[in-house]
Amino acid sequence: MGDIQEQIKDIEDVLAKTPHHKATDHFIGRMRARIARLKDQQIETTLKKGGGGGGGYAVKKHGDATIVLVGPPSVGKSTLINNLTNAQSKVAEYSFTTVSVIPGMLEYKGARFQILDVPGLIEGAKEGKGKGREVLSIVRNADLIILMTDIYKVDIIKILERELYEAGLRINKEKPDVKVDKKIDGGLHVFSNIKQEFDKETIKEVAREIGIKNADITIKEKLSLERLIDAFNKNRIYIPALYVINKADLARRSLKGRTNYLYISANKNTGIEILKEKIWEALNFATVYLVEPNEEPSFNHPIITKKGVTLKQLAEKIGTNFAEGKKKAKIWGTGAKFASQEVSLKTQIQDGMQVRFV
Ligand SMILES: Nc1nc2c(ncn2[C@@H]2O[C@H](COP(=O)(O)OP(=O)(O)OP(=O)(O)O)[C@@H](O)[C@H]2O)c(=O)[nH]1
Ligand SMILES: [Mg+2]
Repeated sequence: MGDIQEQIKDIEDVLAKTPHHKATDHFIGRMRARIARLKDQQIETTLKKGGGGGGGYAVKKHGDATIVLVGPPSVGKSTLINNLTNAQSKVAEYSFTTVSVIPGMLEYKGARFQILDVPGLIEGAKEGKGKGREVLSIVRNADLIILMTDIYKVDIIKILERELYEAGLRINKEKPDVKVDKKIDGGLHVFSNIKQEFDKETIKEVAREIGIKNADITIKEKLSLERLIDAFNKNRIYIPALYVINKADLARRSLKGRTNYLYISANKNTGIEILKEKIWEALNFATVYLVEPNEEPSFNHPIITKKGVTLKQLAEKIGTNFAEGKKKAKIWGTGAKFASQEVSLKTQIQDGMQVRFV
């Protein structure tokens, strides 16, 4: 590990001395990609050391989605899981009270969310500080991160974000819209209908550096060099996150922060219902209400699904004679322009929509 760290440092030193202009673009791209590759080797070591194997860290996924509580020690992660679920995770004033993974199940609107309470995450996690490696390998397998701190340590969020970033996690970001179609030979071909900041040769240099030698590369968004490197990297994980600030009950002044921070008090039970709703939204869950052929619209037959699913996919999922052979649907409520609107099965469902297949 030390070795890799030194190599990275050496390249960074060279880069710091390299002037930025057209002629050095390729070189800079290649060097940044090389750093990314070296960091990737570190991530792989981290995963090998942190994944599986005893200590309560190999957790099976249960329920409709898995959520992990990530934050520094003593901010109230265990208090929160005890509030949200049936779990009984130990709570205490001192740091590193939680030393293994404690699962709990939250039922909300008919969906079942597995929540994982893990040891506190501190700077240097990927080098194994605290239970960093183990925590990071759990985080990589989650469907949603709750990034949590308390009102005294709001600045720590930035450090945690960096730790997660360095571990290959990309929070609240879409996967780069880049298709890499690998070939056996023929070299690299780059297609982009959007003008990029760097030329095609730089893109190829970066790809080669990461080990892609023969491929058609199709780019459909304007990329930063960082995102270009990410696009070629298998180890990147794109995962949604919610930002939660706990112990709001102890604040002396009214709390102001970034609008995407949710202030709660896990042990005074404030903000918890909003948090559950935010979890539901962040995971893209939706409830659709089926309306029987001869029934008035009602909320009697709820079905849990994901946003963006079409009525056709929903029909396939239900698989009963409800929808079989039906070509259209009538909808009410969310998404309907008016009651009993007739729509095609290509229509995407929305949270709260009532549907009768006709
Ligand atoms: N005032 C107040 N105290 C809280 C709140 N939530 C948790 N605490 C207290 O904060 C301390 C730490 O809580 P824990 O739930 O053990 O924190 P943790 O994040 O799980 O800590 P580690 O397991 O050590 O990482 C305990 O003394 C809790 O009683 C809250 O909303 N308000
Ligand atoms: Mg704890």
